[in-house]
Amino acid sequence: MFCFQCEQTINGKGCTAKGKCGKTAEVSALQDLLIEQLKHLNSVVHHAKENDVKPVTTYSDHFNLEGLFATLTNVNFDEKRFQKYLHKGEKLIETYLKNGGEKLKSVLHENGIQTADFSYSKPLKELIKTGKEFQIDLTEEKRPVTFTKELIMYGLKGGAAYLDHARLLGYEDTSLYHYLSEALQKLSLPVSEFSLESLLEFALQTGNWNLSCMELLNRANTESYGHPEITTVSTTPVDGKCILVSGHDLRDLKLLLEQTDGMGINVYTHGEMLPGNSYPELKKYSHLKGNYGGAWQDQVTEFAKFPGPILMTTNCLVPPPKKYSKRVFTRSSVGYENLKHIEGDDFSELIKVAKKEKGFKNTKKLALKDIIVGFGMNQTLALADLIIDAVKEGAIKHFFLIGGCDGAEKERNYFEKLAEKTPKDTVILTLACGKYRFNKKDLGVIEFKGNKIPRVLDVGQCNDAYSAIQIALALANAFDTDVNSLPLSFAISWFEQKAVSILLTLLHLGIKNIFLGPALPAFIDPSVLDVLVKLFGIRPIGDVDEDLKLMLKN
Ligand code: FSO
Ligand code: SF4
Repeated sequence: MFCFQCEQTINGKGCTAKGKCGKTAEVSALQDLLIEQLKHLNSVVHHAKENDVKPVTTYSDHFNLEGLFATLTNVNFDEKRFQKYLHKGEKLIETYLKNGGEKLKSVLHENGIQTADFSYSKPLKELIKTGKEFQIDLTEEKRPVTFTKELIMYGLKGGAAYLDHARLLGYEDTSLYHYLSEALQKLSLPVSEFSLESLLEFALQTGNWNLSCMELLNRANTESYGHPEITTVSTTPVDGKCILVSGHDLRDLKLLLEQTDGMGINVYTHGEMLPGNSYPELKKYSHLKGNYGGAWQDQVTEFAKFPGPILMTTNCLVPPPKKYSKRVFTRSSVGYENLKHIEGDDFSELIKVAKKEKGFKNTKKLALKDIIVGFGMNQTLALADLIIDAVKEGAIKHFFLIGGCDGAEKERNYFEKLAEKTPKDTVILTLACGKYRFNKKDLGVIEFKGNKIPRVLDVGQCNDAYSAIQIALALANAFDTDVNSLPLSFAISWFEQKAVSILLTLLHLGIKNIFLGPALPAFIDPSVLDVLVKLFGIRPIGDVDEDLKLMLKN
C-alpha cells in the first residue's frame, strides 16, 4: 500500500505496510480501486453526456459523494462496505453502457475507456489484488504532476463530504455535481496530458468549487436549524442515561434529539459536533446537555469512559478497542468491521443501548469549564459595528484565524501557545476541532464602550470556514480594503482532506502568508511548494514567538 493523504502519514512521507490511522493494506487497496472506479465511471458519464445518453446523473452524482467520502481519513475501515461500493459503481457504469448502446461504446473505445471485463465484481480477495495495481505512481520524473493530481483529488474529497451533508438536508446543486464529475474525469487522464501550470489552475478552481460547496452547506444548515447564536455550552455531564454524538452531521443530531425527546436520555456532543449546541432548532431540546470530551484524537480514552452509546456521524473515527466497540454506531459513509451501522433514520437500536447502559452517576462534584460557541457569520456580523468601532479606536489591534484540525502530535501545541501568546488587544477567530487546544482557557475579553467582546470567537465546524471567510470579507469591505491588507493572520492546522479543500479555497481567494502546520503536506512536491511560496507566501509554522512577531508586523 501507499497512502500519504493526511498529515500523520508515516515519517512525513507515506504509510506503506499499514496506515498510522489504522487503515490496513487491504482497505487501502480497496480505496485505491474505488477511486480508480470513480474516475472510470465519470469518464463514461462525461462521454455519455457529450453523446446525449439519457442521463442517470443523479445516481452517479450521489455515488461520487459517498464513494469519495468513504475514502477520507478516519472514515471507513470496512472491507465489505468497499466491496458494496464497488458493486454499486459497476452497476452504474453498466447502466450508462446499456443506455448508450453501440454509439457510446465506440466513443469510449476511441478514448481508450474500458467497456467490458471490469475488475469490480470479483470476490473480495481478487478486488484487493486488483486494487494493489492502482496505488500512486511514485516515479521520480512524474512526481510533480502526480502529486499535484493527488492534491486536487484530496480537495475534491473534502468538498464531496460537504456536498454530502448538504444533500442529506435536501440541498443540492447540479452545477457543483457537474464540476465534481468533470474533475474526476479529468483526473483519469494520464500524467502526460497535464502541465504543472494547468494543474495549479485546476487546484485553485477546485478551491473555488469548494467555497460554493461550503456555501451550500451553510445554507442547508442555517435554513434547517437557524443561524448559530452565542451559547454557553456546559462540559459537565449530568446524572442520567446518555448518548454521545460525534462528527459533523447536524441532521443526525436533530433526528436523535427528536427520537429521544421526553425519554429521560441526555444527549452530548463530541469533537466537531460541539457547534451543534448553538443552532436554535437543536439547542431548543432541553436534553441536549452540552459537550463531552475534546477533539477526535482523544476519543479512545473518552469513549471508554462514556457510560452510553456513541454515534459516529462522520470522521474522525479511531479504530475502537473492544472495551467500548459494542457501544459505537456508525452512519453514512463511516464504517468499521463489526460496528453497528445505522441505515435509514431509525435510531431505536442505539436508544435501546442507551437505556441499558449505566449512564452518568454522581456528577454533582464535577465542575468543568464551560465553552462559548456560536459566532457564525450572522451572529458575528450582528456585532460588526461594535467590532469595527473597536478597531477604529484601537481597542482591537489585530485578528487571528487560528483553526483547523487537531491531532495527537506534540507539534500541534504550537497553535495552543500561539493563542495564549496573542496580545490582549487582539481577537481570535477559530473553527474545527483544533480549537479544543485552547477553547477552555480563559483568554479574556476586550472591554469597549461598556461591552465585553470575547477574545475567542468560535465560528463553528471546519465547513464554517465559509462563515470565517464572509466575516473577513465584511471587515475588508468595512475598511475599504482587501483581506490581505487587514490586520488579520491565518494560522491553519491541517490533518485531513477537508482541510486541503479549505486551503485551496483560501488560495483561490488570494489569501496570502498563511502559516501552515504542524507539517507541510507530503503530497506537495518541492517544485509546487516553491510556486505556492512565491505566489501566496505560504509558510510552515516555526517558532511561536518569531511567527507571532511576523504576523503582527503584517
Ligand atoms: Fe476535525 Fe477530523 Fe472537521 Fe477534520 S474531526 S479533523 S478537517 O475530520 O473535519 O475538524
Ligand atoms: Fe496514513 Fe493518513 Fe493514509 Fe491513514 S489516511 S494510511 S494515516 S496517510
